[in-house]
Amino acid sequence: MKITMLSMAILLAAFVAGCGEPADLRTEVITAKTMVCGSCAKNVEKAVYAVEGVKSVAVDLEAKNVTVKYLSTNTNLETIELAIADAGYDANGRKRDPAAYEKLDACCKLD
Ligand SMILES: [Cu+2]
Repeated sequence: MKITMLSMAILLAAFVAGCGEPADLRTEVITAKTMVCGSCAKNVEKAVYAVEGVKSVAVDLEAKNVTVKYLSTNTNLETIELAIADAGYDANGRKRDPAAYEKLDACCKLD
């Protein structure tokens, strides 16, 4: 009976550990200073969610950053930065794509 209880406890512990976040889940906070409004937030969210392996995207317009959770076996920070830049926004040190910026709504332009 003692052995059964012990093995049950081990099984339960293994089960709980297995239910945690995947080992390759990474969280990065990307600075995107050129976001100005809610449309920008939606544009960036859409662009980042389109990257395979991205699990969650949270835009903070006041802090001007984007918190991204992604699987490092599927993608990487550089790819996510590129997706944001291709949507028309600066991402960390990466400059926005000028053509994409030109296509943004007027409310999303900086001046
Ligand atoms: Cu905007």
